[in-house]
Amino acid sequence: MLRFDILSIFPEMFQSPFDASLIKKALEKGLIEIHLHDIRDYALDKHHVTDDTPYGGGGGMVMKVEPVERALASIIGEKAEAMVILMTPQGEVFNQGVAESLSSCDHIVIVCGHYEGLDERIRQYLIDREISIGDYVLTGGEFAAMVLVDAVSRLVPGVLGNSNSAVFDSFSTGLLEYPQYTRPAEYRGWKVPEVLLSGNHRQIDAWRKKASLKRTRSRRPDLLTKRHLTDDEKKILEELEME
Ligand code: 6GU
Repeated sequence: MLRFDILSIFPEMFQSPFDASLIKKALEKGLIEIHLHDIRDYALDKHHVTDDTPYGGGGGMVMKVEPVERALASIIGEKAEAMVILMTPQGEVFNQGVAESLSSCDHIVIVCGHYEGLDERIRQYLIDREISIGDYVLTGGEFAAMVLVDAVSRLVPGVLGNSNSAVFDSFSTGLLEYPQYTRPAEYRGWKVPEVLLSGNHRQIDAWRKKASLKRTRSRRPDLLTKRHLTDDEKKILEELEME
């Protein structure tokens, strides 16, 4: 069982995304747990203020340290087992490898950054790992947290229907997936490649391998340079160069 605790000033943003599809099923099956916390509930003052102006001046608001510290203390107490992650565009860039490394955790606590910045002491004293979901700026860490929860949860055994399906994903294999087709074999003159209808599984596997390499080469050549290629794959790539 993998437990997520999410700290946010907009916890209601998470309700409907987690109430659908495979995440909903995973929650119902007890494979994962997601607990939402409103950081404002942990603010000390009567107006539940979670931000303040920066020391030294300048524009923008800064997320205060006390509400975040108090929320974390109430969730994890003195326990050191939880992985505490801050969602921030300054973090390490999330990818399938990071998702895999997090899927072996028992307890992940996610702090959603907000405002123009946050008090540096949150980073310094309270956070284990900082994660960004890519090189663009979001209004806050909430959507990024949803991406992380989704990508990590589907790696938890039992969450995907077919237990094989995560193993063959794009990025897990280091290659993009080959094109897929289903019935009808022809629609408005748009045809499914003949070989897939042949029933010859050796030829189908060869076609898929080549299609996967071809797609990766044209769309994501960076993945090919990162990956250890088998002799078979090198040969197929040489053939593709000739075509
Ligand atoms: Cl984690 N937060 C924000 N605000 N923007 C982002 C991000 C996170 N990851 C990419 N852009």
